[in-house]
Amino acid sequence: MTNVDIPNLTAFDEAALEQAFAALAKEASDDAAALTNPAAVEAFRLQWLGRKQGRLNEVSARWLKAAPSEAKKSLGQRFNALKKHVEELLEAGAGAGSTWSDSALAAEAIDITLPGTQRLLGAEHPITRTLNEITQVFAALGYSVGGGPEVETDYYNFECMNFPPGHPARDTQDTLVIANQERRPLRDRLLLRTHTSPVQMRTMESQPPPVRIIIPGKVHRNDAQDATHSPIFHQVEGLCVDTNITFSDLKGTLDHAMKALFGSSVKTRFFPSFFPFTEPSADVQISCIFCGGKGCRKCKQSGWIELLGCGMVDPAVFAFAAQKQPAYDPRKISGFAFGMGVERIAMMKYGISEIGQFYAGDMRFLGQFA
Ligand code: 2NL
Repeated sequence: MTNVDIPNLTAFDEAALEQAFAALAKEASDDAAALTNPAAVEAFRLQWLGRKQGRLNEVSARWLKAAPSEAKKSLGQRFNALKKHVEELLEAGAGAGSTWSDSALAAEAIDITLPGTQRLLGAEHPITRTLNEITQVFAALGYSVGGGPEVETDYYNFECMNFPPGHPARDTQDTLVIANQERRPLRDRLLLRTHTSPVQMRTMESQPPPVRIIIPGKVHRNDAQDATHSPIFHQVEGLCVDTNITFSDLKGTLDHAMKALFGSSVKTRFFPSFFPFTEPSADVQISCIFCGGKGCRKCKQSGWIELLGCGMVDPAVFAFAAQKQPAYDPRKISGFAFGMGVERIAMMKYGISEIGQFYAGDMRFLGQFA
């Protein structure tokens, strides 16, 4: 705080002194009238009575010292009167019963009957939640949980999964590719993984059988968005490799998993299907969770809902793994694998009809899962 606002006094006659001190007294009164809280009262005290930079100190320094000796007595009396005036103003301000000390208290008061500030707790996104639920079912069976890159090579996404270069099976997974990769050999070109299978191949390359692994993750396909399709979605894939793994093991495992996810009264059935990386392959249907199998709009009156794909790992896939881990000799081991779309399962579980709701970030939708 500076007090350059105290001017030098040029005349020291009675009239000049009277005018100068009256102006200061009025200023102090006006300042005091505007005080509404204890912090302002303290600022007022410092501004007027502060030992080093207070205005009275400045008055004393500029006026009293510069005054001719005949004016000193009058000036001193006026100074003392002004000081007393300021002290009285301060006392009135700080004292009980004054109007602004009550309002100062009111301004500081807290109404403890008001509701507190509500801080919303975060919640798991329905996709994350479903993905974790599926993962948990298999983790409880002894599967380990893995992850890997979303930007993959053509080799890991396609070639080693038994989609040879130029093979029409590649057309079933319309792929988003990374630009400017044409100079590289096809197997090294980068793309956005269309399934999480590359992680399973990387796992087999890094460890000999037995393997039981579950891979949840984000996958990408060059598909147009509609009510049930999105170019980015999530998948959970599983792989089990050991000696003497059979289709019965596959059926038993998936039947258990569907009962764990949808309730113990759910039934499963397996339909012949095709995937390049499994032989034989099957689509798994569960009895309709809406009508219990009687037939309704959701299951198109069939009583069954198709939920995932699976099969026995194709020997050609094991042969690719065996290039790095000879123990994956398809004559010595066998295995099954399966894959399911997380969005599809979440939509069924929560009765969601638009896949876009998962990604829109609309709190009216997301808040329902909190
Ligand atoms: C589907 C079907 C499937 C697999 C994924 C797989 C992985 C390896 C070897 C063999 Cl390493 N197969 N994964 C197998 C069958 C089906 O996914 O409809 N997914 C949404």
